[in-house]
Amino acid sequence: MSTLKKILLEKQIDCKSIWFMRQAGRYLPEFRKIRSQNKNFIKLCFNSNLSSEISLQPINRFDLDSAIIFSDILLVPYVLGQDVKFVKDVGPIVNKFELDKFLSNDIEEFSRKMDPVYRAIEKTRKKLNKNKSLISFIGAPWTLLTYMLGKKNKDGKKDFLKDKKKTNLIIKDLIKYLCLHIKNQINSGSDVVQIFDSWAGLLDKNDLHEFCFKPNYEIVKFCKKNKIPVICFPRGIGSEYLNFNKEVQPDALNIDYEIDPKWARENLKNVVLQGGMHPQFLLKSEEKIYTEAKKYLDIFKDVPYIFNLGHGLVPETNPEKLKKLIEFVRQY
Ligand code: 1CP
Repeated sequence: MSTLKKILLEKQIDCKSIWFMRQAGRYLPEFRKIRSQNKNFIKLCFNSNLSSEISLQPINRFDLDSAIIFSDILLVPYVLGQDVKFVKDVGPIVNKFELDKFLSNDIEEFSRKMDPVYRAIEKTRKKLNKNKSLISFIGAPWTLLTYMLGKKNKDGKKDFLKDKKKTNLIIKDLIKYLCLHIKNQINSGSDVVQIFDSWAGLLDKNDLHEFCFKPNYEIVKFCKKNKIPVICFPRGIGSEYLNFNKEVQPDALNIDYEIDPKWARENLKNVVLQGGMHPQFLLKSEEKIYTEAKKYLDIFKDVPYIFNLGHGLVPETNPEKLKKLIEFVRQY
């Protein structure tokens, strides 16, 4: 069993597990080389050979326990009929949402169009050491909606919170495809799932239950029924992590960098904790990086804990510093 699964399933505390969100990405020169030759990001995600190669790049360089498949949360809306473009220095731009078109999708077509992602998982699993996990992921419904409906800001989002009936109809359908996507990824060889609710922090407290906790719960319930270890990341919800944990009950929770790790250690019970350290620390001196890493390792020393960050690695990260951080955590 991988060390990640030993921690997630057996709650072991005497082994270390390290991986990083966005470990397969822009801070690596070998990724940037492939990216510069592949201007269309969606096409790159659907290139099984390259996607597998990119997933393995950080594994070849560093002493990590898990690979995460190179893909994107926005492939789901893309496959469901909304064109997505990734514009340099701007980010993803998603075409106008059409409800009728969205509701006319079907699950066989979805699986067929997503097939290159599943082939990439198969290829990666074959090349990955047996003691390492292969993590697959999805975006949580709320986070996907913020892109699909183009309202990724505090004021804009009010539009789709006004018509909650419609929003819930879309969420219900999305959950169906997301669970299918999880199942397909697991059947292709991944063994752990992470659910990214990166924009949960945009929701008001009153809306958190309906649009964050409830959809995450439905998906976690599906994972548990299918014995799939699941990590949730409801970024930016502050002390609401407490209610999230109570309602959703995932195997693990990734804490973001705004969460006080001591508070998390004392209040988030019956769940494995992951991450927390601010990714910007990796841009500081080695000494500062180690001091911060030590803080997390000390606080979580007698509970099951997975070393990671409080959000993804930033593109400016120096791979050599990351390597040293990994060595520090291994030796500590
Ligand atoms: O070269 C480029 O321009 C592409 C940069 C890039 C990369 C490397 C994007 C565009 N996506 C990815 C890969 C990716 N996306 C992974 C790969 C595996 C790994 O972690 O190494 C993962 C897990 C994601 C997930 C993802 N995509 C999230 C959730 C995690 C998070 O960072 O909060 C989100 C919100 C996205 C949307 C997205 N895709 C890409 C960008 C730049 C963004 C975010 C833009 C925004 O802030 O709105």
